[in-house]
Amino acid sequence: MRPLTKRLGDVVPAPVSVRPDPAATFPIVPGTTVSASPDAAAVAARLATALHEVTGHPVGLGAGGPIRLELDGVREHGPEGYRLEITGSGVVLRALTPAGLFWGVQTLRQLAAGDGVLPGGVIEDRPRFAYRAAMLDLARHFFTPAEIRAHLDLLVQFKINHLHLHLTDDQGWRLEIPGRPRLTEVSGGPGTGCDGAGPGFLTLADYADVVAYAADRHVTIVPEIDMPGHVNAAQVAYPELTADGKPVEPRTDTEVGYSSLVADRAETYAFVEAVLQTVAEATPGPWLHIGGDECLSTSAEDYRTFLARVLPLPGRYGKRAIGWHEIAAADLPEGTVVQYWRRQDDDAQTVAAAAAGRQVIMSPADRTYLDMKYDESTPIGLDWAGFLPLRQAYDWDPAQRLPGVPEDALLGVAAPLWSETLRSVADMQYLTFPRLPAVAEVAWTPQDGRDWASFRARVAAFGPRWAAAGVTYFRSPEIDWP
Ligand code: TNX
Repeated sequence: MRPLTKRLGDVVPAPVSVRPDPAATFPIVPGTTVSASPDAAAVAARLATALHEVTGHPVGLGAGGPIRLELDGVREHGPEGYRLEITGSGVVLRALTPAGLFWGVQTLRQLAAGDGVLPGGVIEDRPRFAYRAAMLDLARHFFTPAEIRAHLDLLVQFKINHLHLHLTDDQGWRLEIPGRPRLTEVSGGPGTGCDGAGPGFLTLADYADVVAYAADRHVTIVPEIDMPGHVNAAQVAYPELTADGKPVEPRTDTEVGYSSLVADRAETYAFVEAVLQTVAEATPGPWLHIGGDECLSTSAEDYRTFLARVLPLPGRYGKRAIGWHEIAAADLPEGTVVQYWRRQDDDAQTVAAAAAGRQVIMSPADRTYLDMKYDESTPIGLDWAGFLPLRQAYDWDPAQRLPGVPEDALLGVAAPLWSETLRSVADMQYLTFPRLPAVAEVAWTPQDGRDWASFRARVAAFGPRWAAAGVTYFRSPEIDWP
């Protein structure tokens, strides 16, 4: 049954604390205004736009407006937390930082959706994890800056605060590197498949636009340059990067593990340093993801040699390195982060890295890989990690996933979308929604505040909203969509 009225707790991800006041509601009507202290004006403008979008009513900014944003939250809300109070006479949203206000704005947006009537009461909220990410694979299928921005607008509604861009792989190189123009001139071509689909690349100006657009929405871009494997596109452009120096053919198939940079050659490191320096200079955020996955044609010794040279580089440019969990085979400089992706529930090297104080991002494929099919009838997607229905993306605890990698070793949770089978924005949205909201709640809400039955009911409300916005979500049979 569909509830007749919205309740204060009808929010995804579920807030930490919800105290409804059933006697109070605050209706947003045409001309309702939002007011803010000067330091909160930018977020207030976002709120006005969001309320206009979801209610259809014109909502503007105005001194003394009944919806008030204040940058004076209490310490216990933390850098991204907020307190939201809704009474019959108005709304007060408080946070320590603009980011905290922005996540509170997302809560308000969801509560206002539809009839614009805000349920009364108090929400106090803050994230479980600091790193709550979605990953987009631009290498196997390129998405344009406009498409990336539109995707980001959908992600932030679920309080995702990092967008990891997988920029390079065997099939394509998607970021302009000025000193190495052939990377994008030659290898910015088709992604996977034989139909020529998915060509393109980001110029540095495009990349700067995406970074700035994300920053305006309190999202940090995490650029990934995958190495020493997954480098066929780089080797097509620059044959001096191959073992025998001979040219290799472009590839559009989906095989992995066949390409590798050469560990004991100066050209390799000249290339890697030039690329990482460019990416670091173009990236204001603290992270450089260096890949490191599936190096099946790199010997164990070469892999360690390579990482010993490369893992310290991000630090030289003022960044911290992230790598897929295979990097835990190497000595990890302090501050390096390990991203766990396998479906297995043990990994001695990741556990040892955590024991040595390295932080871990959880992306187990059987829970977070948005490119897995939902079930046998899903027309796109892969299934090497099994099917990934919605409940499976929701019903797990990142702190229990790898015994030996407890809560305090976790930096956060990330949901990758690999794009071998994607051909359009519709495909991207179909695999992302509703599973991304499930993973977002895993990353935001404390474990004891989560419950499948509750999530199932709350996520249902997004069906009509996504439909109205033209978002091609998957109508999972696990949900009673209205
Ligand atoms: C494994 S998981 C990969 C990617 C593929 C993906 C497809 C990981 C770090 N590497 O190269 O695109 O599977 O699901």
